[in-house]
Amino acid sequence: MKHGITFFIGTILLLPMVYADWPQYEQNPFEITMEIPAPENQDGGIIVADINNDGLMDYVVTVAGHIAAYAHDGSKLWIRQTDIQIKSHELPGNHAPGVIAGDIDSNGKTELLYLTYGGDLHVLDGESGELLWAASPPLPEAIKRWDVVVIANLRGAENNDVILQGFEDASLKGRFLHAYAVDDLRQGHYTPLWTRDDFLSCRHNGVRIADLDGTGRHYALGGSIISPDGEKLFEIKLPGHGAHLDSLSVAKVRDNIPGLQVVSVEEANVAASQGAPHRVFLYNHEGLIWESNYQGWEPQNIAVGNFDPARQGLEIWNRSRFNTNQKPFVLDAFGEFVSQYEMDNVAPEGWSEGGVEVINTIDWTGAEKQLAAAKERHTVGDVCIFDPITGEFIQRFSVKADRLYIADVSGDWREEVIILQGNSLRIFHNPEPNPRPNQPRLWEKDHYLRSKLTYNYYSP
Ligand SMILES: [Ca+2]
Ligand SMILES: [Ca+2]
Ligand SMILES: [Ca+2]
Ligand SMILES: [Ca+2]
Repeated sequence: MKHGITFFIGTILLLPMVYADWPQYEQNPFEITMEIPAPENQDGGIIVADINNDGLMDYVVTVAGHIAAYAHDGSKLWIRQTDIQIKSHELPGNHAPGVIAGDIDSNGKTELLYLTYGGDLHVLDGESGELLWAASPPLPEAIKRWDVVVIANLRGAENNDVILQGFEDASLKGRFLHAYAVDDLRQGHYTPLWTRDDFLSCRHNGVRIADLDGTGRHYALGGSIISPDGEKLFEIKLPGHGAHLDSLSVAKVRDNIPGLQVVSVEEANVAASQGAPHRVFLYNHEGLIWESNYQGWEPQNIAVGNFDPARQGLEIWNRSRFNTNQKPFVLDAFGEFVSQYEMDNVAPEGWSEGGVEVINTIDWTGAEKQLAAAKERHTVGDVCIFDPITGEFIQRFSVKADRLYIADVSGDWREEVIILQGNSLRIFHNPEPNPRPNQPRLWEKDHYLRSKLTYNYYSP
């Protein structure tokens, strides 16, 4: 009995030490000045991953012609000059990093993968930035190069497969998906695991992936859901005439439905006054769960999170299309209306009348209630944290943000606000005490990790 109690106390005392393994930055913000040009237009973005294999999250930033890698402590790992494909007007889209990290050969070391304008797949050693190998997978006739590469687990071995996506044009979007075993690509064996030429992608962002049913294997996600074996299991029916999907998120929206669900939103391309629906969809690999058409307003961008812990499941915040004075609306996990407000009434003085963009769900306070982080729309401007249910601005960061990325990189499990400002990374953490310090790290959720590697402006 005595032994049991000692062991029990010992276990409890050990827990905070596990979380202390990731140091909190003393400076707030912590700043890294990088030896790369400032971003041009909307090309390139940020990812974090442990690329030097020391257990701490590092920073990878892409701008035209450059990939920069900086370690967790801000020291430079390497900078590679290369013709990385980060074309914002096609895919991978605005603010997309165009680079992805993972241990693709199960040797315990992280690799970085990206595509070039020349049509090649490059594989770098994460720690040194050296080219390990390259491949030139063949193209479907309709496309000029591959535009998106996603590391996935399709066959049951962690991260040992990739999905390539090609962008045809704005109406047909990224309908081509070719899946490969990494080993085949490395050896120049260009026999895909499967291919599709009928994938319904979001217009503005690339294919996402998630393990929807807990088997460990990934489904390819867009308006279509493609099984790990390449079968199309479900597809949203759009009316044609330029209707498309603008934003997509994957989460456990409904806690009474097994697995994860996908949320996506429709732009009808026909005025709502003409009766065209602008819908929000919730679905999974087994079919449509619900669709909602709130006042015929176009949802445009979404953030999905537990914004109201008193309500079952997750809530869905919709930005609305309005070019000035946005009118965000919130739906619950069942597609029912929760709240709606006007941005001009909630934004602080001097905030852009264009509203917000790059809207991320964020675990900022550590409380069960999640918040949203976003930047000023259509301007290199400030960043805010707001309550999605009421629109109340909780925090404003006076910055000149070119890019905004939300991820857990330091301290406890909560997320930091990571801003690219010119050639400088600025990492803000919440100095307030964490009310729930012993939650598991968000990175332990596979869908969190995959989302943070495949996001862009439209679908953070
Ligand atoms: Ca590291
Ligand atoms: Ca590796
Ligand atoms: Ca809720
Ligand atoms: Ca953190």
